[in-house]
Amino acid sequence: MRAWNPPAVPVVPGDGVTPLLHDTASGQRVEAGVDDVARLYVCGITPYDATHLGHAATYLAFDTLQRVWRDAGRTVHYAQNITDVDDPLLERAAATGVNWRELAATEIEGFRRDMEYLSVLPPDDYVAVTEVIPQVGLAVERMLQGGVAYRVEDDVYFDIAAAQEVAPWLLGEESGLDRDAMLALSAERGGDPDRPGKRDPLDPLLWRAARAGEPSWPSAVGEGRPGWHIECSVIALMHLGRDFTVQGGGSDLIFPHHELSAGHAAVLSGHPLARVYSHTGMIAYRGEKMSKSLGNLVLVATLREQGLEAAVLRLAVLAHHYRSDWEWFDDALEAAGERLARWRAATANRALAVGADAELEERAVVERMRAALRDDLDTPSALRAVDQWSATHPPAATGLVPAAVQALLGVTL
Ligand code: 5CA
Ligand code: ZN
Repeated sequence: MRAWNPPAVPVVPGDGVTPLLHDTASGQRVEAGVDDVARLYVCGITPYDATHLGHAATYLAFDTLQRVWRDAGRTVHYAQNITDVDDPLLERAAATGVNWRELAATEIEGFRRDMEYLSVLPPDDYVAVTEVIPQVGLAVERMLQGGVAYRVEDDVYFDIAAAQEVAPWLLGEESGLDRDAMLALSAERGGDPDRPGKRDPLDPLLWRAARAGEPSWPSAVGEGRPGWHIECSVIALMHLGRDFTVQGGGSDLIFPHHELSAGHAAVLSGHPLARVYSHTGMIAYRGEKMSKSLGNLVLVATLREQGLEAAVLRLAVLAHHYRSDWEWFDDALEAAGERLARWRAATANRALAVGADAELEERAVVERMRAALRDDLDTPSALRAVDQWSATHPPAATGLVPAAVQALLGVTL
């Protein structure tokens, strides 16, 4: 699918940094992206409703990662999926009397507009599950032939126990959860632990056979549609290959989605899916996780239509560490707007600056920003480095700080 137009990213003089990212699986910080090409997969939207600030915060976190990599001279290969066939989308389409394809197309277009507005760097491969149905069918067929999948009626399930013989690290490695916690989350997040006939209640659906009134496609394993986790495994392996640099998404995806998509990829490729599993915190609003199903949403489109400058929204989000859970309050925009105004005032004064001192000061500020971002993408500290510059330093003479703010934080001063 077409993604969206990229923002301009200036090249900033000096040495960029390789980020130390927190890895969910090991609980350690890992130097992520030491090779020339950094390969990133981030789970994309299920397009049945508009982009809210929770989504925006997650995509801004991985946008920061991409910007840090580029600043360090890495080539980034970024893939993202679109879950354009899944139960919540079909349910919403049925409830509102809209054709599911039209609903998906409308929301994907809205997402593109929101991402472009936010100056988020687009993925190189933006792939909808409806574009890879035959490939998913072939992957599921291989799993059946390899004895790591089985049928319940015409549906196909992943056999976790059999898969663990092939990839012993498979379950529990990423989430670190015990079985009871896994069972509870599986029921909550799209699984069907109570379905009779499954070998293990945790076994996830790989292929859902055609049902009356539901979309379906022919495939190597019969007429039907893909399960959720296998979609991301296949798209990631197709476009990035095995053992890629970072698999990312919100922390609500750690289990079952990421653990099992990594599990599927492990049996398909014989290797771990990614080197680092990176997860963002959840944004709450009015006391609860912002979610389409609860309806407690602040939409990016609403703010855009109110004429809010996207840089203000970026600063409001980047003021929080990507891994923390935090609550959105409407006055966050005011504080971010004031911060942006202070930075712009300092930039506008640069004509008054004097020579070498100012340049040295600016270099030091950029080094502080880079050091903060190397430290598990610590954007709050990077923002404070620019605050200090705008408050106490001689005004910029070379434009180095504004260039770094644009390249690393996506904010044009
Ligand atoms: N299509 C699947 C992934 S394959 C999906 O989870 N779609 S989604 O539209 O529900 O979410 C898109 C991304 O936004 C996911 O990475 C999810 O973890 C993240 N996300 C959803 N709600 C929030 C929230 N309240 N705060 C932060 N991130 C969120
Ligand atoms: Zn996914």
